Amino acid sequence: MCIDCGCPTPTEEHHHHHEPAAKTVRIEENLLAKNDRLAAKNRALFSEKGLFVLNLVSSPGSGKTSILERTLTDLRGEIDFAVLEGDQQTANDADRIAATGVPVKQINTGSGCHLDAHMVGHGVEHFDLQATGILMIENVGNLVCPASFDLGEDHKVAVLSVTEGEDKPLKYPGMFHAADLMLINKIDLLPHLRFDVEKCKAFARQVNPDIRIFELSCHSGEGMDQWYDWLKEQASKKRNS
Ligand SMILES: Nc1nc2c(ncn2[C@@H]2O[C@H](COP(=O)(O)OP(=O)(O)OP(=O)(O)O)[C@@H](O)[C@H]2O)c(=O)[nH]1
Ligand SMILES: [Mg+2]
Repeated sequence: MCIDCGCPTPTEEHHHHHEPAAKTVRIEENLLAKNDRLAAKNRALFSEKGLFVLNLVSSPGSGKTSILERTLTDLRGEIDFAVLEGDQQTANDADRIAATGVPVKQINTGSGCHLDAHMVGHGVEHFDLQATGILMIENVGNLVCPASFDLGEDHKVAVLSVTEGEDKPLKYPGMFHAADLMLINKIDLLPHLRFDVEKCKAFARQVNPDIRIFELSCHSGEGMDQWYDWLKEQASKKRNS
């Protein structure tokens, strides 16, 4: 277990000298069990409100906030959003979201490398959930730890930008296995790069055969429509369920 954040990284190699493995495993189980209980509570609240909830995960800088900015602006008047922003420090992303006019709450995790269900449970106290159709949670930029922490979301959405290399789904399989949707972002940059989109999709499907994949660029706007159609369809399903 990662001592800094409690996330279940394989650490036998670096803990077995000074800590019995059984103890490590027990702490990890307790921590995740507690998170799962709070996530279930969040999920029940979101269901009661008919609220569709996404947890955006990616490495730093893949474009999570940029995708949100464009989505919130383009779907203004069609869907009422609220946004929870997770970062170790700063309110930069919350400020960018606030500029779109959408209610937003920044959560700073300090040394923590992921959001957990407890933070999200308190974060949503700032919103009128009854008046909200979709809650977007932007997780801390990190392709490892956020995979293990259920926040009560409907789906994890993994954003992968084309500057990161097509092999990332194989190197960080936990995240791409946990996600139901992958957004391949920054496709406007493809002419300048050696990034094999088809290979990237095949790698993602290798770790998660059911993953849905959209290719888009929030700068050029290419591919955004299928993402919007999916959002609208999912939100309306959740509202009517
Ligand atoms: N060319 C291009 N650049 C993009 C695109 N989307 C985002 N960017 C740029 O990528 C950089 C990072 O974008 P952010 O939206 O801040 O990324 P993020 O995932 O929210 O980053 P963290 O919150 O720090 O993890 C910015 O300079 C964006 O302008 C895109 O579709 N095309
Ligand atoms: Mg961001």
